[in-house]
Amino acid sequence: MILRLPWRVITQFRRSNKFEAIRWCSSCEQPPARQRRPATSKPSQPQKDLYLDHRRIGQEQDLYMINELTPGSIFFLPHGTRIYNRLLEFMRAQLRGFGFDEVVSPIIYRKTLWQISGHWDKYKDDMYKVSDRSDGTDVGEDDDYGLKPMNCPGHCLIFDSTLRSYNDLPIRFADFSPLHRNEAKGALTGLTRVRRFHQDDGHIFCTPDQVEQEIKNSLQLVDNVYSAFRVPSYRLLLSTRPEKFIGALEEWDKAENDLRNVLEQSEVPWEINDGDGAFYGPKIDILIKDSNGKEHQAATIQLDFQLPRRFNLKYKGADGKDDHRPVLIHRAVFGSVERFLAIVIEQHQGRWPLWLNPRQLMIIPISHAQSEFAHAQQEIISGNASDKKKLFSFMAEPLFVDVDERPETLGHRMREAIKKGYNYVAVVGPKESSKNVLAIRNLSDQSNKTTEYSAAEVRDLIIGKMNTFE
Ligand code: SSA
Ligand code: ZN
Repeated sequence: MILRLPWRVITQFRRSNKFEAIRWCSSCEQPPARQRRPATSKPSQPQKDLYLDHRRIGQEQDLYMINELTPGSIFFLPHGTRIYNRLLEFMRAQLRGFGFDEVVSPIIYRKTLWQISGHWDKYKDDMYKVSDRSDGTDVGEDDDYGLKPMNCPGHCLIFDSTLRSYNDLPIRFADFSPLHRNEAKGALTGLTRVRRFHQDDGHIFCTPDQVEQEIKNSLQLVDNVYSAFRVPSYRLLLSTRPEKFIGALEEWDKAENDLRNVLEQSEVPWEINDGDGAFYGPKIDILIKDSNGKEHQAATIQLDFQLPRRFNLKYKGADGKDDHRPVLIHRAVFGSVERFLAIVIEQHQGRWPLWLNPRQLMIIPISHAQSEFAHAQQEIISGNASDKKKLFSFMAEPLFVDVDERPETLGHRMREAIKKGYNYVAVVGPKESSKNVLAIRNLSDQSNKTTEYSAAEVRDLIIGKMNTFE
């Protein structure tokens, strides 16, 4: 159903400029009163009294907005989208290394699917319903649909679409689909608890013998990713059978024991979180402590014997029989891109490491005479060649380079670039343009030193540094 607002309401919003004013929805906790920001561009350990919440930083850096017309759903603005896409590019590279195949799956499914999966019975309150066109053309059809809160049932349909053999397993599907959960309005908070979000989701279909290795790999992947993001510490919780559950008690005991065994072998400390498992299986939840000491549930690894049975999933075993039941492991490493981004924003306090920064280099021409030269350098460094008659190469790593040619003093433009969090600034004057170089200053280096590079060298320098994730 399309929500049609009377035009009067829309124009009232416009007149009162409410579209601007309600970037923070009324149910969100308001960002804290403005606090002084650290003056340097160096990422530093934030002191408690200067700590900025991700909502404040998100607003100051124009990363995202929320509108009351769709509470709990994020609009990523252009600079926020740059970071969002970097997170996905990064994760896709890791997933390829761990043998995942990405799929793109539907968002709405008939009620029947949710009845098979058990969501209709145990998870209905968290789901949005969608109606089909009720004009009688599909007589007898099940025309109640649900917007997906999880990808797993869809992945079970893919698994079940063809005959699988033990040789094919493990099959690992990755999916970055949007998910919707009808979270209580009062619980919505910035990017950490939202109604529409994107997990870096993965479902592994494997034989019972492969479970242990797959869970170990998942823990390894979590560790690799959290090290790249310099997550200061995380802890593991074994969440056991909840009140609302599907399946037999002995299956739950086995699944909980399997997870416990892997945890006992791992070197990371873990604890039990009684009764907090998913309705279909126990899970290892991974909690990250942010720089302010607050914990967030990010990654999760869940062991599930139920959905494979409910969807009657089978594979052909080495014995030639085709009635073997696969085991399903659900796992997400960021958890959701939204929640992980909130943690990363707060961790860096808005001072982005080069590889994540949506503002990597600012070129400042001293006068209008260097404008053309500045833009030519921008094109080379950013990888966005200007010849529109040619195809743009998808292999070219896009770098985020801006030119500030406003008629402001050099000092003013330099200060603004520092404030906005650029990693590098290049001032170009007559000397640089005649030598065909840029005088590059690294803003995290306090010495104010500049070094001359050609545009191609700057591009190589930035790409080289990005690959170190520093
Ligand atoms: N089906 C499994 C994954 O295959 C699943 O959905 N697990 S889950 O319900 O535990 O969600 C996984 C992760 O998504 C959580 O650990 C959390 O990081 C993130 N997440 C869950 N709900 C929200 C929400 N409302 N807002 C933001 N992130 C969320
Ligand atoms: Zn799942």
